[in-house]
Amino acid sequence: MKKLSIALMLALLLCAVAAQAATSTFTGFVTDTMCGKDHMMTGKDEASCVRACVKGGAKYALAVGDTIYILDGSKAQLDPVAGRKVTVSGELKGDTLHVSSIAEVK
Ligand SMILES: [Cu+2]
Repeated sequence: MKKLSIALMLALLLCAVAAQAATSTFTGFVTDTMCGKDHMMTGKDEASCVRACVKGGAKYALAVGDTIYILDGSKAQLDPVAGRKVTVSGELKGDTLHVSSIAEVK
């Protein structure tokens, strides 16, 4: 009986760790992989720059301090918040954040 409860506790603990690793929340600015945290196009605001870079083949990205995560999400989710401060929930795999939800921080 004791052995069983230890095994059960271990299983629960592993589940909790796995659940935590699966979804995380990040707060940062929506940018693109071309510019990172500094937008290089002059005479354009951040949102236009991000959109132009994405059109040119870059990917949407999230700048959290000095760290850049590639955002894997639909254009419908990401386009409206280009250049904005957002909170993203999703699964981080390597340096790619798979977006499950995204909300603008006002
Ligand atoms: Cu850009």
